[in-house]
Amino acid sequence: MKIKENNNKIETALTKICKREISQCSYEELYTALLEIVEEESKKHAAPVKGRKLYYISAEFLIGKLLSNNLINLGLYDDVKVCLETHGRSMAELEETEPEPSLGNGGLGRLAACFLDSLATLNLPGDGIGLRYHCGLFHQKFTNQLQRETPDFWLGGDEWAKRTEKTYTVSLAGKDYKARLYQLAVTGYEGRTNYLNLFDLDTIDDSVIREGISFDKTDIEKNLTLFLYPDDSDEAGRLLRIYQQYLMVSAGAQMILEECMERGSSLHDLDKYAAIQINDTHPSMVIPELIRLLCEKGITFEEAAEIVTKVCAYTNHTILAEALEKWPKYYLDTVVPQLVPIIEKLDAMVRERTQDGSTAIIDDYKTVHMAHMDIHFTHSTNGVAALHTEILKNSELNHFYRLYPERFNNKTNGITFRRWLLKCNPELTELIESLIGPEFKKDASKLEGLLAFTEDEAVLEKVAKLKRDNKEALAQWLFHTQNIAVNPESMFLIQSKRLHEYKRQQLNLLYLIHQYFEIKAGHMPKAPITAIFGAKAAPAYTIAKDIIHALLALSRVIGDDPEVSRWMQVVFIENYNVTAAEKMIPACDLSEQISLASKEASGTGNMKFMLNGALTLGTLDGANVEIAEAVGEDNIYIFGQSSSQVIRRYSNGDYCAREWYEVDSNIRRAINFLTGEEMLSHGTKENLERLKNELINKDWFQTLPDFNAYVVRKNQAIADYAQNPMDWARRTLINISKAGYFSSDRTIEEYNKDIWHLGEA
Ligand code: 26Q
Repeated sequence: MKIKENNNKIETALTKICKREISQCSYEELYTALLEIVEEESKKHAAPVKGRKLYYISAEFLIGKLLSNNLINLGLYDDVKVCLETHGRSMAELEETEPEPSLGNGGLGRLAACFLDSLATLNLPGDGIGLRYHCGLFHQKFTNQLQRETPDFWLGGDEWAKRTEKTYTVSLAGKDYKARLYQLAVTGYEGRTNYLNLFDLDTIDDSVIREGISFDKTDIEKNLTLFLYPDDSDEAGRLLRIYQQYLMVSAGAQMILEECMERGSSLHDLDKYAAIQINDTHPSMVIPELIRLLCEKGITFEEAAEIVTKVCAYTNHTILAEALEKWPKYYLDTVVPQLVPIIEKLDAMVRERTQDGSTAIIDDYKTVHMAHMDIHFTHSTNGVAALHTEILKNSELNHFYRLYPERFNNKTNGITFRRWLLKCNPELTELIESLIGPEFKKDASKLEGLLAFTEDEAVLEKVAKLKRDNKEALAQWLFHTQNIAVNPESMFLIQSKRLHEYKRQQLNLLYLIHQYFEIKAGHMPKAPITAIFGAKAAPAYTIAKDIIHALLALSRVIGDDPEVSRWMQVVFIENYNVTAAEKMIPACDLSEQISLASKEASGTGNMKFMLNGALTLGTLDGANVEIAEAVGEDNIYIFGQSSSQVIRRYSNGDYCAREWYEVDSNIRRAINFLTGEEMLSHGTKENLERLKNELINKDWFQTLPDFNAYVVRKNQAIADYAQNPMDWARRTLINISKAGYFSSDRTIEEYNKDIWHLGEA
């Protein structure tokens, strides 16, 4: 009865907005109309804030398409779907008309998006603050097996982020700019509506873009919010990053103070009104900026520093030294001279607190360490998985940990089940609901109820059948969007994440070459395999691009060889993004999480694959460690050096890749193949030789010592999959049932309990 009623309501609303019959409307019209309906509906769930409100500041929000997600969260999805189908229209086709927002690049940005969903779902007052990039992250194209970057003009006519009349003045290099606020409603699942606040300049002009994604980096007025992470291989690019960051934090800080004062704050009591989470070092300048603004309003420097410390908290997402931002002080002198005396005073305060020069904000070379400022002037520093936090405490940030042991804490990452189960895998969601009821949608720990069915053959068969259907759906999508044909009867092994040497797509590459030789020698894998990759490489990251090139060339080599392609296929998906991930993850049999132990802070793809019934092949790194603990060693494939072995190898400085290459004939054979005639017939010598030399002479992320263990474990997984499908299904069900801990609802509850205390006065 209810469905029918709502259905009619939706039908009436749609017809009214479109001014004609649903069957006569274009998908664009229907999309625009639904956008309006969602907007109206989400406004009803906006609620006044009492007590402390969170501001999550981040350079990235990788939010994905919003229509279906918002409809699900508002409880309208089924009604809209039925209504469209009644009129011969399809939800899937409608979804294709929506462009994916290009506001993020990887795990950190997707985490921010999952957090916004969980905050709203848990009825917690928490907004995001970021930038409205016009092109955001580049669009990836493959030509001649090489990655090419083109601008992603994702902003169209109808957008989720609404222009407001609010502007804030921001001074950049001594000149005033007007930062305009755009607001995007974030709907919670049966929860409240919060907002993602995005800042932009009215003067941005995409005609400054030249070839590919190059542009005049100095024309700030026109280029400031064009791209996310603009190429910073030259000084103009690095200065531009500072311009961007300051626009975001200055406008954000002004907005926060304005809101808090409107709600009654005297600013002396700011911590009763606001909690600010600094997502990695990109928003770190919010600290001196808030101090500057508080001082302007008559608060003393010392008190302002105390207030800011109480309000702000910092999340670290990496232990890679090169990703911890540090800037030559003269960059700041150029772009934000108003902050420099403040940062200098903070540095002086730190030098009073400790003799340990290694924790200084400004070092002897006049370099400003943003992470150091974060740790000294926030009340909380957290890592994003248990192992990561331990490594921060015991090695990377040990000097800080000794100064402030009480500030360090762990918050293991999580993912929103609304997008990564309900939205991307409705059939599995339905099966789970039929077995354990709907409570798991709001309380993910309820998934453990599935453990009662691990010996139930009928259920296991359904689980296996769903996976097979999702593989078929991915195969169709690949064919339809990328003209790639894959065999859904084969085992799908997926590695999708940013391309980075520490994530070791090159280890997977060496395995595939090894398999190629094995098949040639008549040693077939136990099941035909399809290795699927999705990854973008940073435009200036040469070796990462060479790894993409090698995988694309290998894909061709194998495709040309019927003897091998019957058993193995390599597929590299173009322009990997949230939309692609939503298709790939439900279709995965084996999830590849093979980073060099100690280097992946957490990983969140690992959680998404597990939740969708893939088994993990992984190193004991990041959150893999906690996944392994949750599912038990029989239900995961772990291999490789431990993080402590790796850390020891680095500190001894005695790793020599060439020795491994010389001693191990399989490794040598696989590496030499990179520049053999088969690869050169599809690839470019320069790129392949560079990669080969890198692996033999450097291999900074220690691929070679893990090679043999990886081959053995992976082949074991393939054999298990082939030889005992029911047992495989049983183990996937165990993985699903243990995924509850990795819900971002749990993560957000922990942040709230330990750090934010939202809603409390
Ligand atoms: C730094 C300096 C100069 C230019 C760019 C950057 C930069 C840009 C992006 C540094 C880091 C990033 C993004 C990092 C990131 O996505 N980290 C991932 O965060 C996830 C969420 O916590 C973790 O799960 C992943 O392990 C971590 O890699």
